[in-house]
Amino acid sequence: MAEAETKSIDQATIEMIEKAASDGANTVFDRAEAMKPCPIGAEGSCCSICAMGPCRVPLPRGKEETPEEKRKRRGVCGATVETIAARNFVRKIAAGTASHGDHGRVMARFFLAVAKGEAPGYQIKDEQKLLQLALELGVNIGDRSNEEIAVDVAQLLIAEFGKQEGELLFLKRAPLKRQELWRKLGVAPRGIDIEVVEAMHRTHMGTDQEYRDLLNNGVKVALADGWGGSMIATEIQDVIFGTPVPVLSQINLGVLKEDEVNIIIHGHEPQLVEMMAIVAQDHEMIEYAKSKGAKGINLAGMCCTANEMLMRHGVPIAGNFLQQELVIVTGAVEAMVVDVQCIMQGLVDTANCYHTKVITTDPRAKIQGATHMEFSEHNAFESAKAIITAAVDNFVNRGKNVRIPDNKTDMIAGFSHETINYLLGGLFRASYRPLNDNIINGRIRGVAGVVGCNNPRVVHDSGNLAMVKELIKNDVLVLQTGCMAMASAKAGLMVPEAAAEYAGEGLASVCEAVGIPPVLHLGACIDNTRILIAATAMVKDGGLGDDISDLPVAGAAPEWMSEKALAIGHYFVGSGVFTVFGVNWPTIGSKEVTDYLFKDFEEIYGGKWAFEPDPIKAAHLMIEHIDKKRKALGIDKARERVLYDMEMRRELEAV
Ligand code: XCC
Repeated sequence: MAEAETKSIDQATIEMIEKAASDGANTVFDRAEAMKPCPIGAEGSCCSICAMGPCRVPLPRGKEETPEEKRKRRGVCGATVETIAARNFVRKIAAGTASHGDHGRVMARFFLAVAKGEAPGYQIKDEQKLLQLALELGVNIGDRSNEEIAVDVAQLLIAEFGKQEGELLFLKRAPLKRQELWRKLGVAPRGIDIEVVEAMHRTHMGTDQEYRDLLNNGVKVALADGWGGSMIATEIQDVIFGTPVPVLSQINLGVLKEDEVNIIIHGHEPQLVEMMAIVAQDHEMIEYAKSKGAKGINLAGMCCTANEMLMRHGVPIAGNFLQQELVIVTGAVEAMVVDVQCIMQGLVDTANCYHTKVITTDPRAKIQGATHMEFSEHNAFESAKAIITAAVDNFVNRGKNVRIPDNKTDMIAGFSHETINYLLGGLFRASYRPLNDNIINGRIRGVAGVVGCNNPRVVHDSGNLAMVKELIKNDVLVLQTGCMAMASAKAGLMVPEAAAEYAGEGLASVCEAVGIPPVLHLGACIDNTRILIAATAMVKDGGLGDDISDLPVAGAAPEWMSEKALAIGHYFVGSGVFTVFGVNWPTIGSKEVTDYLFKDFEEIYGGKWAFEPDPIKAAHLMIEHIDKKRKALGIDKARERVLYDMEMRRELEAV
């Protein structure tokens, strides 16, 4: 096997890893090989939060530890290995929550600017969703204009970040039983900022040193992400840019165009790229590109910015997280335009081997060696135009060393909660009833969210693909976001025809009747909140218990790498979902901490964590959990009895 084939299962990626090697360009794959992970840090046993250390308290290798040895395994301050592992874990969750929260805050402020007419070029696209939000938040509608209503909604949402008392408003969206549990446990978050600040304080040297307390506080912070910062971001983006509906597009490096100016948009926040999509189609801009010898301007996405633009505009995706440097290696990219999160600093080094300009646009995320062209929503059109002009001007510098892989795959995205509700809802009204019915009758065994990043510590895309195929083969409907959604799309799982090829008979019959793929793309990482909302809608529709923890559902991130992924995982667990991660597990250095998360949490929250690096085994942990929930609901028999006679098929088709 060629070496590159041991690093990815994606052909375009393999081809570009090889090209990078022959061009002398350094990528994440080379660096991952040269830099082995620190084993002590990987298991959560390194404490670097004060200058008496860093203290290393690793598990003893190759022998059983005596209680006396365990007692002595402490940091200089006396912190136990449990405290150290739990503190490290909660700090990561706080960082993930802070990242999603800061995105949500920027969106909320942007929303206010749009509502006040201070962001020319942007309008409210989804009036329906605005009005629903206003009703939910108790904002007076009357005969006020959308803009007046939006000002009030925006101000309420901005206040969610600095709220000192009370609870986050969106907690009320959760099933009642869940809300009561959070209150009883004292983990219902106040403001988003305050929870992050408190977590940073608790994990400071010499503060909270009871690992269970730390981990439960971690739930509070994580809930401030899932039911707070992330959910606010998703809601506002839908209101301003439109709630996604199914859209056909393409994915992989083959979406680049040899004869056009290729611009990659990479990061997470969509306000700049929304404007870039408009400017790239501007007649004057296209004429300008032609004057430089290009036939047009081709925008393509990377990471979650890609998901945002795909979901709402069908802008093609060039690739997922581990492909960000490789897209430059094609030699065909004029500009890599980045905002925040998941942007490798290595991009600049890779770009130095080609003509690509790396352009940072956000005041919070500059990169040494990149060109900074700050985006302002107050003159968005001009900002976007300046950036695209810089890219067009760079077309003449494109060298001869260009190779664009042929690979590109069709995909359908745009499955917001509203769309699922509508599509599955049949002829008369939108609801989750048919989904619940098909779960109860066993055609659909359960629902799984498979989300998260890529990680060069595992073969690129392989964990996702193995897991997702195993799940759908076993009649589990899969919902995806982030870079894992892209992995499935590249492999052709996000088209309706995939149902007949890969799904079990029951799931395939439902997908065929409704005309959906067996694997649904719900958007960017912040859109994991759509999964929370979908799960809640399933509970509210009835027949599947009265809490999220009763549902036959499970979550996974087989190739995770970012702190945001841990925040997401922890809010799913705290919302009652069994969640399994691959790659490595960051508290493995402490048996107590790991057992608490993997076992005791289920008693407390009805959801728990698991770690299983083998994606097939992980899929079966999820299926076992789904079956356990089916049994508890008394619907396990229905599944055994499913026989597909003509009448049932007709009934299904009438859905
Ligand atoms: Fe991808 Fe969101 Fe992970 Fe970053 S974090 S690598 S999923 S782009 Ni969300």
